[in-house]
Parts: sequence; C-alpha cells; structure tokens
Amino acid sequence: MSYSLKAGGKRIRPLLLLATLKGYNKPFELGYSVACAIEMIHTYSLIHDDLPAMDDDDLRRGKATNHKVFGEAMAILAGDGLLTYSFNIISSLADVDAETKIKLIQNISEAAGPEGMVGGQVADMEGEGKPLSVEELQGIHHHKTGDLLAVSVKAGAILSGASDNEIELLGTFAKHLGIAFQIKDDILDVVGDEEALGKPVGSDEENDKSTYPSILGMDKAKEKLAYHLEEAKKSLYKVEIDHTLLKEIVEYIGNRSN
Ligand code: GRG
Repeated sequence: MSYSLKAGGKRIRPLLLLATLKGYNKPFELGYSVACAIEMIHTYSLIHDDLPAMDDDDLRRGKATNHKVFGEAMAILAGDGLLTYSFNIISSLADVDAETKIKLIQNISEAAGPEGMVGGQVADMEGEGKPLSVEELQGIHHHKTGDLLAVSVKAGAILSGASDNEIELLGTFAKHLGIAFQIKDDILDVVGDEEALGKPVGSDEENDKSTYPSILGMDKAKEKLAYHLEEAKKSLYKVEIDHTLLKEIVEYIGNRSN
C-alpha cells in the first residue's frame, strides 16, 4: 500500500479538493484526510488496473508496478486494503459531523463504485478492440476517470458546507474538467509515442485503441479540449467562491506535459 501511494503521481484529485476548500475560504487542514482517502482509492484503481488480468503493465509512476514487486496476490490485497481503509478514514474524521461524513461516503462510494469508476472500467474492457464513437468513448471516460475527479471537487464543497445547488454546479465544472483531462491524456500519449519514434507530431493518429485523437483527428481533439476547458470555467464562475486555485488547475490541465 505504502509503495504505490508514495510512488508519486500528480495528486490532481487531492489538489482539486483542497482548491475547492480554498474557494470557500476554509483551511486546507480540514480536507487533508478526505484528500488522502480519495488518493488511496485512485491508487487502488491504478494497482488493479496494472494487474495481468487487466492492462498487464510493468511500470507505473516511473516505477515497477505493484504486482511486479510484491506479486499478484499481494497487489490485489494492497488495492483492497487501500479501498477499504479510505472509508475507515472518512468515517473516523474527528472534527466533522455525522451527516457530513455520511454525505461524503455516499458521494465517494457512488463515484468509485459500479455506477462510477468500476462501471467505467467494465465498459472500457467491453469496448476493447471495437471501434467506438466519440459519445461512447466519452461515456466510458466520464465514469472511469471523470467521476473520481468530480467527487474530489464535490467533497471539498461538502466539507465546506456548500448548498446542494453549488455542489451540483461544481460537479458540472468537474465533469468538463474530467473530459478535458482525458483528452489531454490521449493527446500526450500520441505526442509521446511520436516523439519516441522520431515522427512528426500528428502523423501517428492510427492506433488499436479508441482515443480522442484516433476518432476525431489531432486538430479536432485539440478543439474539443479547448471547448471543455472553457465550459469548465463557465460553470465554475457561476458559483460565487474564490476561483483562483481552481482556475489554476484548469490552466494546468490544459498546459500539462506529463
Ligand atoms: C481497476 C476499478 C479499476 C479502475 C481503474 C483510473 C483507472 C480505472 C484506470 C487508469 C487507466 C488510465 C491510464 C487511464 C487514463 C487516465 C488516468 C486516470 C490516468 C491516471 O491518473 P493520473 O494521471 O495518475 O491522475 P497519477 O499517477 O498522476 O496519479
């Protein structure tokens, strides 16, 4: 558990939660435990995603994958341990009332479970090797990666005592951000592969996996990225909070290079 948690990563989910707290002028400390719990859920999903039964990857976050170091059985258990313990952490929060804790657990378990990330992973596996429309691809990623990103923002709002309407609006903000995150990920994959092969960027759009650049082409994928970043900002501005840090994360997602 510790090996994969400490392997690095962008920590984008914790950052989203803390930036939302900042938007409500709440101290970062209020969100540390829930931010860690969400990062633990994310880390579990990566450990399981890398297993031979799923993506069968050797490297994650620049290091050997969990099962390569500790074996498959221990990697499955490390993931199980991270997932279960995350909810123990949230339910044990000392300075948060019971109603807020239940709301956090409901939202986070929905985002991570069969109607969220797990369901998205199932849809992704079922879609493997089939040509997908952009709507189908978006549906998969909305759940597989978008739901956990969205609940990171929502959890910050819940901890801040935001109204249901604000939580909903921030959810829409995060939904666009999640789609933008995935499009950027797909673009970076193509650019990285082409640079590694010494090809001009944009020349290698054909791949066996459906991605935004493979379905839409690189130019349209970039247009779609810009559209969702813009829509994310529009939704964000509808909520009357300090937007500074969340806006910086939007810019970071658009400009990131890894
Ligand atoms: C096994 C139930 C289960 C789910 C796995 C998140 C996921 C679902 C699989 C990851 C597969 C993948 C590479 C998706 C592309 C986008 C993505 C979520 C990348 C990983 O998240 P980052 O970029 O990772 O936030 P770091 O390492 O920075 O935390």
